[in-house]
Amino acid sequence: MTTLPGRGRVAGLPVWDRCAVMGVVNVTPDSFSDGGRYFDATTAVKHGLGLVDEGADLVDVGGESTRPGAARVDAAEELRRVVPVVRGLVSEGVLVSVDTMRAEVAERALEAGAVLVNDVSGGLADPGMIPVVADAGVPFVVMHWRGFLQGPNVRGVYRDVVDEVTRELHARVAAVVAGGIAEDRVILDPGLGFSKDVEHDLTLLAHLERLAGLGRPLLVAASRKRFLGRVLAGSGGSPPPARERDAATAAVSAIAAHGGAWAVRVHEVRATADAVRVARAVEGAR
Ligand code: PMM
Repeated sequence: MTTLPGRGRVAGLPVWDRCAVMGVVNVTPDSFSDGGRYFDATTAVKHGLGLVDEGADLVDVGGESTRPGAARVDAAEELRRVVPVVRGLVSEGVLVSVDTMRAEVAERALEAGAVLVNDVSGGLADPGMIPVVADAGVPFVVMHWRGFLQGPNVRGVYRDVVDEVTRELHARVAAVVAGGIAEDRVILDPGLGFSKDVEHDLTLLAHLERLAGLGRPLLVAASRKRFLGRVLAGSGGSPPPARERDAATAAVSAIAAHGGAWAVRVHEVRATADAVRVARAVEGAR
């Protein structure tokens, strides 16, 4: 079986023979899709272990909501939320990724055993981030980002969204590599919903192969996002709440896996674990 572009391998992480599944644990009171549910460390660790039982290959732990308009938490509070959960999951043998824009949080999470840093700003929000990741020699998720969001679609003006996201990610890869992060540890993410509207998200999903052309593995994080609500609402209807978007999320997982994504990041793991296995079986029959 040939490796799909976009699948590739990430130095420092295991090799899966299919699209990997990253389960999400948001230790926040206010995340867009699951805020408030796993706010204490014990509940959050239990939830993460449950995601692994359901088929997550990695668990992404975050302590700050990135939803449009969310107030930033301070570093001390973010550390208080994230570090015990990382430590608890690592002690159970889970591969943990830390979802943070702060170098200090990344550093402390890595000390607690995290193996991957997922920064929605791709190293732009905190100048200390790239040196920390470079020194630790761990993989780094670089998401397409156009700055802090004050409204749902700030700075979301594109002439050709695929072309511009591809070019901007290319520039970020060059920047993080210049900052000392090994290129074979870089993972790219189109940043669905970040300064993008429904059409932008769908167009990016329809052209994953163009992003894969950058030569780095792709992470696709569509889970429960606004564009799925809009698709499910149809014209004129009202979108279902975030927690009723899991079947649609699993559909995107199958599409992304079939399109060559290295991993998908999801809140509800079970259906996506099935979806990526079906995609793998279809790939195997090519
Ligand atoms: N989206 C959210 C949080 N973290 N990380 C990456 N790499 N890509 C994303 O698109 C992304 C992310 C927001 O979703 P959530 O708060 O509902 O989990």
